[in-house]
Amino acid sequence: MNDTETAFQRHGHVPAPHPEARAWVMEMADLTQPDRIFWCDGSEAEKEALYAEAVRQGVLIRLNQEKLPGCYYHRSHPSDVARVEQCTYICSETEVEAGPTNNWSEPKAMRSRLLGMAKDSMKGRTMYVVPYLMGPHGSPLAKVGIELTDSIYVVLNMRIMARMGQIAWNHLGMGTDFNRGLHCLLDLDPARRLICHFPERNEIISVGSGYGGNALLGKKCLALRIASALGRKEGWMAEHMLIMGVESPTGEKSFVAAAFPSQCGKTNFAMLVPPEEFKGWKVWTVGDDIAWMKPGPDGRLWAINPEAGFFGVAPGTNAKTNPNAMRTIQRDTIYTNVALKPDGTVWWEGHDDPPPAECLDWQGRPWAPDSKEKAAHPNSRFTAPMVNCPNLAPEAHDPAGVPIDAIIFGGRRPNTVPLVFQAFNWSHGVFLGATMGSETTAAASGAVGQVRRDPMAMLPFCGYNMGRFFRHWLDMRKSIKYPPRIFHVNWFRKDGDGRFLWPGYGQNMRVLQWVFGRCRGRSGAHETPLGWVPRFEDFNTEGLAGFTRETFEKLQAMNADEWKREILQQDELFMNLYQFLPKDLIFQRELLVARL
Ligand code: SAT
Ligand code: MN
Repeated sequence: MNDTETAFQRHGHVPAPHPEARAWVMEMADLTQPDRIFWCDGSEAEKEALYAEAVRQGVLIRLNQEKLPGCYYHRSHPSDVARVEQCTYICSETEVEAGPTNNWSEPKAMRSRLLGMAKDSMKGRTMYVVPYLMGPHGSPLAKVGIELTDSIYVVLNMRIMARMGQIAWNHLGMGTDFNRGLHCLLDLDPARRLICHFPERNEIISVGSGYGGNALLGKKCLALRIASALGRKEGWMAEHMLIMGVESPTGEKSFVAAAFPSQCGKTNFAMLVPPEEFKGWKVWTVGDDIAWMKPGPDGRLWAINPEAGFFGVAPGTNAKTNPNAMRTIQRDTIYTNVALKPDGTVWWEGHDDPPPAECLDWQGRPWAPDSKEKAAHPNSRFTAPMVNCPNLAPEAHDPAGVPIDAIIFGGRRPNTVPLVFQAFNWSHGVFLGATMGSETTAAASGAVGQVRRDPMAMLPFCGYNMGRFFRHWLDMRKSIKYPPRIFHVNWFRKDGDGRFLWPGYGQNMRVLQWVFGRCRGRSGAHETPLGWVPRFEDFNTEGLAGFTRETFEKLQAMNADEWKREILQQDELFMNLYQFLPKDLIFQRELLVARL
């Protein structure tokens, strides 16, 4: 037994029984030299102790427990508020394997550089051992990860976002298939920030950031980057998709998976509340960010949500845009980088409450309604357990997952792209996903509001060569006897005066209803160069005040000049990937040009 081990034993925690995991933890502890090792068991008692410790350290502020029971508040370092794609690396054996859209670094050299940075970095600190399970216990799709971190904030977030503690050891048993994740805060210097993935080793090392997708290693790092690479090898798919159920008044249920880039309303869509006119229709939330999908023995595509919580964007969330989220975040929630009110509650731009007369902004500075800057950071977040969600689908806990009838791709596009259309077939659908574009948002650092290609919303999250990722999508068709129908949506189209043409939010139920009908061969459509589109009479506009046939035509309009420009823009990505691009996609492009 070495010194570190003795130190943690003095604190009375029971070490993991798993010999391989234990050996790796001890190896990392010898490297990072923490004063103390804390093995998380995921219990309620442990949760209380961790929150108390985080408050004592000033990492968290306890919010008003009468108004927001179990809720806490965190401010991250002002330079550490979003994912940083320029510091994110795929360290596969070869550069080709990472592909032209990822940063690549030679794994051996990068690994020793990272371990060098991690050396002694936990001196005087605690190393938390966070075993976690992605997916329902017992699911053949679920995966175990172990994150070692010196951030108590990360531990408490992981506790919400994943099934954490003993449950992970139970799932792992004596198996050796688990992801190794090492996370060190260092001094949060952006110049020493690196988020590195080693797909062949099933390993992640992240240093220099405490924020969201950079630090909660179960989320983007494991559940998307590493998992996408594993999925390609093992015949399944890890996708940046929400999962939701739609139930008709007669009790028919369909499940839908949808990919939109970060901050394009996945959480709002996943938790949608149908408008009043939709009596008897129900929407069920399964997940709001990630889907793991595998063909089932019945020939359909089955999906699980590997997460157990929501890491949602706070600004713009209110009782109108997302009433279910508002209910979800009233308790047991961690708020990050929002504004703090004097009564110990929180506020953000687009909150139901009017701007507070005074509060502290996300950096802790006094803020008043006449302040020039925003009170909450545009990428401020809530971390909330999914069990709080009033319309959580019971199937969210089902190890088998849910069968997917429709896949929806979408982006934030002020022009060019219609509200909704349907792909002719699977290959065409893959083409629609592969050519997706969206305006950039505050979820990643960098300029906001420029259209960039974001294939399947996976550009920042694909753990291998994007061209091969498209090939994998096309190949999956062979193992899915009853493939989901594929659709494309755009809630964000504007008129000449810059006003949104579509009300969005709950009204997106109308699009969902058309999709639901298409999956059952009921909704009508007509064929256009882009795909199948609803005619005005195919689309339910009942009760949608002031929405005319003319508005609908504008929303659905296909402008040939805009589409020529669009195809040229798509070419940029295609050129970049050219040598890896499946022929089918080039063929789909030719077909589109010919149809236009
Ligand atoms: O910070 S995260 O990467 O977890 C959120 C997002 O960008 O979708
Ligand atoms: Mn996301």
